Amino acid sequence: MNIVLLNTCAISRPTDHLQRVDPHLRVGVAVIAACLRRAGHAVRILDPRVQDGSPGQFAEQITKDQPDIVGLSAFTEEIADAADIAGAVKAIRPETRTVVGGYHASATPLETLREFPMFDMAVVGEGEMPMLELAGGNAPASIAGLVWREDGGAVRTNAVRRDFPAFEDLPPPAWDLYDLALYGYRLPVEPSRTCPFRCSFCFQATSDKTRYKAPERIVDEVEEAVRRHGARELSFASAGAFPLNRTHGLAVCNGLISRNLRLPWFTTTRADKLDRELLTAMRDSGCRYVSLGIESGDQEMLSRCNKGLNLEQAEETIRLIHEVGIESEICFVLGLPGETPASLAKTRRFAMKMRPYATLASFAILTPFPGTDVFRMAECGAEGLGLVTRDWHLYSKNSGTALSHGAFTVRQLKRLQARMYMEFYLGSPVKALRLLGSKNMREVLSLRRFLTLLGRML
Ligand code: B12
Ligand code: SF4
Repeated sequence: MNIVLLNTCAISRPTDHLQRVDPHLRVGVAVIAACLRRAGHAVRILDPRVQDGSPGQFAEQITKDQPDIVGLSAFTEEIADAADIAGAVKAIRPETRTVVGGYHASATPLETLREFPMFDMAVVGEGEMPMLELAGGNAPASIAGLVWREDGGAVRTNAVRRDFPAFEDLPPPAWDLYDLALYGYRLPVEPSRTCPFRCSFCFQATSDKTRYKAPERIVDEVEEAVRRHGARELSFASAGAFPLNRTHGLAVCNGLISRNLRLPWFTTTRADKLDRELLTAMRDSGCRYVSLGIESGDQEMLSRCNKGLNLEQAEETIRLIHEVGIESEICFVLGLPGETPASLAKTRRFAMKMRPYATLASFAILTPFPGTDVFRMAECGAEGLGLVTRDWHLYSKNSGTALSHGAFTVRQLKRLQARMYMEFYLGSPVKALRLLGSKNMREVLSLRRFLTLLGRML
């Protein structure tokens, strides 16, 4: 079959730098593409985020080679754009089957098909097997993990998918199908799938069980990324957290060192998964930045949101990362369930205490992503939370516009957010100057956020 996959579906660009995320590669889509190609299908990958144009113009490119299937990957904030693109594709070529996958469709498949009639099918969770079965000609009714529309328009939900391919059976991501220059040759690496934690504001679109990729295979993929695709930087952020497991993490770092594959890499992980030996191996294998989800400076808030992180341990890790010579970004969420002015003051104090050790900080306002406990609480008004809108464009991490809180107005939270950014960066002239002169992607992003907030305050 002839298949087009979309890496992202972001047609409308946020004007606010707080919301803006640079173009990035989605490893899940690249693996689905590789599976389909291995099965003999023709696959093209497009990405509206890296090119200008309306949904109609973009649909013309998609339909150029008369695809049988168009697969769209969408986070919540992109789902309406994905629908506009699917609608434009249908207007040009009604027989093309449109399949939506990724986080939003996995959390709300039935609602998504009802809300957006231009999608024919939604895949719940991992997309490799359902897409292979669909492209292989299986009837939609027989594909586990698929929610689909019958000819008459009724939406059918199939059985939940229970079988997931082992990493050894999946091909490496098909990076050759992308113009990697548009992504700065920053390639994501998938070291494991599915985070074992269940924070109340997070959602996993992949199977419930955490699977680790063999270290040897990860190092092979890095080698291929460098030698074949010209990778200049790697991101291990794709699974949610790396390292998650000490032995696995050490084996990967030592493998990179022994094959001399020391290009700069970035990762997100948990502060309770790092120690000196591991951090040293990470540094020696090229790790430059570690982003840590601290979320709150109040221990009770951390328990209530199910983060399961100890703040003293987090503090120790942040200092240790600095000592070892890796840069860190500490990330907080403002407006968690049960948040009070006192707990926010603790978050502020914790961030400022860590300022000498952490290079960057991010202060996001809680967004109720579908599929999360926070979304469920907001839907039924628990903990003083409320859903303000179902305009999915407004569901981005930093805007704060989708949720109402009992203890604060959104305006108050935004002011607090601005104050925290100001204090973190302006309180340290060294940090502010460093950001102004930086070319590092994460630092440039922080600078943009900071300047946006400065503009708002003036
Ligand atoms: C790493 C990560 C990032 C990375 C890279 C994302 C990527 N995937 O490449 C970066 C830093 C760029 C990022 C950015 C953002 N992220 Co993020 N991110 C994650 C994280 C930690 C892991 C994602 C991941 O790689 N999973 C593993 C891969 C293998 O899975 P996958 O890409 O989803 O693909 C599989 C399935 O989803 C499915 N699938 C995906 N696409 C398709 C398409 C088709 C056709 C089919 C059939 C199937 C299918 O099949 C794939 C393979 O099995 C998750 C949290 C988590 N633990 O899951 C949050 C998460 C996905 N992020 C989230 C958000 C909100 C964002 C931002 C919008 C935040 C912002 N505004 O700042 C931006 C995205 C901006 C944008 N619109 O592009 C939310 C999404 C919630 C939602 N419902 O939208 C999550 C769930 C975190 C949370 N708060 O709950 N993120
Ligand atoms: S926030 Fe981080 S630790 Fe918590 S469930 Fe999501 S990826 Fe895992």
